Amino acid sequence: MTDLRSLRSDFPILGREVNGKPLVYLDSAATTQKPRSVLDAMDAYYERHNANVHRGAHTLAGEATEMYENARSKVAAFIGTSAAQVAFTRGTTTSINHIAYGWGLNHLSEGDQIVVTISEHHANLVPWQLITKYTGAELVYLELDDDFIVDTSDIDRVITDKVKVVAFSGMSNVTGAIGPVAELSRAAATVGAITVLDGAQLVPHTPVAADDLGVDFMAFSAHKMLGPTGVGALWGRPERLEELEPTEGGGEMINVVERFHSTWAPVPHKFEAGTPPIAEAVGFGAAVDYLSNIGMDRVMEHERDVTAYALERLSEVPDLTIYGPKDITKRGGAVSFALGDIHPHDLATILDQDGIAIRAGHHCARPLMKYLDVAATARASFYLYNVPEEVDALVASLMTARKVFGLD
Ligand code: 7TS
Repeated sequence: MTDLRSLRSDFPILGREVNGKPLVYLDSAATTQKPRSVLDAMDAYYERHNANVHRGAHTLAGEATEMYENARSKVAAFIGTSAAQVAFTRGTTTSINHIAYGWGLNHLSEGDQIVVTISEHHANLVPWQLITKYTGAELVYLELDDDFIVDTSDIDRVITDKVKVVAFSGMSNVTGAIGPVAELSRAAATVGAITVLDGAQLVPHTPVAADDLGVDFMAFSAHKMLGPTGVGALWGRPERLEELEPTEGGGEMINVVERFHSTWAPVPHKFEAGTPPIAEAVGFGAAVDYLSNIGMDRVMEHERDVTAYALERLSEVPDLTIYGPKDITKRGGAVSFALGDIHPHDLATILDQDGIAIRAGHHCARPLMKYLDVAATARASFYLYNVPEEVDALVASLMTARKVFGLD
């Protein structure tokens, strides 16, 4: 097993106790913990350089602008693209809303279709539902195969020339399944539809070269990849970013403002209305530095090892059902499960007594819960700082829960 154990000391929070037990943090799909270097970068920004960006000629304003733009370059390099193709947003949700409104409202009308998958997070569903209300376009769903992977066997029947948008996630936050990015991009390109990739779980966990994915737009969040909350990115092909209308107006995003009309600042600034999350962007830059220093190949390999170990150990727990692919090459480190008829919230509460943080609920994927015919699942999710002993602690605690709820 790849051993990234030594980096645990970079994460101050991993040293704390919960309910008298060492914290076992298995909720990184919701948000990840932050290394000292990210916290320090944000502190240094506030302590030495704080000013608003892109305005004012004073020294601090220049330094803040340089730090903010430098962070953009780092995030762009991390996904193998140019800084001009990365707009900072509040996160994945905001990025997808920019695309749905900025592109959808201007290109969709009655008779058009938007294809999504049944495993989408609400962030990649609800904005499209709103757009159908405004434009008359309709939503069409792709479903899953027996291994919880998006079923592409019938895509040429689903993706016809009525389809103008294909929106899908690169990795499910519930099942962990990796999305069929290449197949869906190819099918969309054949009918001239645009592709929108929800990269919230893909970008933090695998090496990603945005320009080579074959998609038109991609969204991701800093807080799921060691960075702070409140910032994320919208990536697009240059020609798509040009045709994407801004959906928020205000300062910073304009070129000329007249009484009755305005013109926009160049891409990507036309998407960044108002004072942006400056310290957060700096923290995002420090987070991608941290990940790049380790190498995303190693991050992915480590997570695969820990997840494979978890799938093996969880299979020893009687009455436990896993909702996700068994093939480790087809999935990431989000592992959803049920234990007998114990309610996931009760399970999470018992585990918390042992210092173990998992998530229980619908994971903002209600259509998927209905499709799986469950009200909720329990979910353990792994990242680069998790170690096999934490999987052992999870399994031991699940065995205790079996006793508490009379399954033994
Ligand atoms: N898409 C996916 C696949 C996600 O996992 C999430 C957040 C989002 C979009 C939204 O990201 P945000 O940063 O804009 O909120 N997923 C989760 C989760 O699984 N538990 O809490 C948040």
